Amino acid sequence: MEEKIRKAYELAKEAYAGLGVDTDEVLRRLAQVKISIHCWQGDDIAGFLFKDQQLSGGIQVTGNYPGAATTVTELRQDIEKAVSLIPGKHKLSLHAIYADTDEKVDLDQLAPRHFASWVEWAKKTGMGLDFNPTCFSHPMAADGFTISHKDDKVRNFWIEHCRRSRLIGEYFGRELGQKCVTNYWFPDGYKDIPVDREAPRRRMKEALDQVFAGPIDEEHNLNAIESKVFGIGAESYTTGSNEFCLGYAVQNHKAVCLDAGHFHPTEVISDKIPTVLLFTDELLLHVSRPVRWDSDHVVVMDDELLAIAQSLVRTGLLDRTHIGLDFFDASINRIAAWVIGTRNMLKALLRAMLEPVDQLKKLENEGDYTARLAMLEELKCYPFAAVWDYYCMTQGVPVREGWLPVVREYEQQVLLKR
Ligand code: RNT
Ligand code: ZN
Repeated sequence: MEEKIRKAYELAKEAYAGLGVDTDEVLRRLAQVKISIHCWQGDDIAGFLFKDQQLSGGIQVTGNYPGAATTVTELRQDIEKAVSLIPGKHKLSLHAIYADTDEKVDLDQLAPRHFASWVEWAKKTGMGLDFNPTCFSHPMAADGFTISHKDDKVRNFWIEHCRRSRLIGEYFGRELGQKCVTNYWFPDGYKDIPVDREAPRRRMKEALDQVFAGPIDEEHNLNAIESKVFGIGAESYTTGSNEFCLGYAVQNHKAVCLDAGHFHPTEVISDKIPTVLLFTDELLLHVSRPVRWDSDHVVVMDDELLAIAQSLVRTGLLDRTHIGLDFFDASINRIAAWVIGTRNMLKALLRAMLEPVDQLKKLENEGDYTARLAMLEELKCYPFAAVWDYYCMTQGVPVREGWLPVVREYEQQVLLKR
């Protein structure tokens, strides 16, 4: 097997060299890319802070596949299993509800110490950490509004939670020596047609100003705000719309988070990436897959995933973009979901990196759209898979579907015994 993979790689290397693409160099670049893997695929966004709290905020996890993690130890064990099947070094994105503590703390009392064991774990495993305040699945979010709530008491609770989240993000970044990205997403919205479309947004704007007041540690933490077009139960109005988040980020030197599932069905983030980065320094992505009403299916190798990767690579935007994942499927093995989605993201980046970008841009600039289309189509059949297999092999992770029996075995030995 090993010899065959090597041989196939040599042939692929030659084919790409014919286009002026150095595959060895591409693999070195790919190995530098960190994906922020979302912890919440492992336990259906349950977290550890509040047992028996229903998921709210217009998002839903469907399915009852056995083996969901229910403790910090289990979740860590599952993540370690998943990353052992994914090439490269990556980050873990935590939500506030994943705090590891015996203290009885509410979201407006969280502090870095409640995440100390995660930092220890990250140091041990070599993973980076990202963070998210959890502005849902909580009694204070019961009527669909959080930080844009008309009641001062509710609003202040969420302002305090977000302010503390920023400090936890800064702590992660400082401790681990790699910048943390803290992402703020608010489910706030109306099920039915509002009269006043401005007031909640004005409240959200002022609330965010309070969250970001005081000294900001930009070296260790990047703050990003995530927009959404609608959620279940908030079909008519979302306070944190795209215009709101983009406007706030540009005016206040924050980043936006573009979630691939948060726009109208024919609207794609691949087109937004280079546009937003003309006006902001950095960008966070939530790579996801929308299917009808759902924004969070496991990422597959579809046209948009490739287009996202191409947008990042062709325009040289990888350095300013933080690639996070956001999907949750409880109808299949959760570790497999992580592995499939993350490997696909990396595979798409690889495909994009294997393009002869300069040559393609030259054709475009010369107005040779015939050759541009011809090349883009022929490139689809170039042997990127041989390069991917070789990459997995040299990174010490299973080649092709070789990871599946490992997950199956883990399911038998660990998941089904929970
Ligand atoms: C919801 C947003 C948000 C969440 C996670 C759990 O629509 O995409 O990012 O999925 O924070
Ligand atoms: Zn998201």
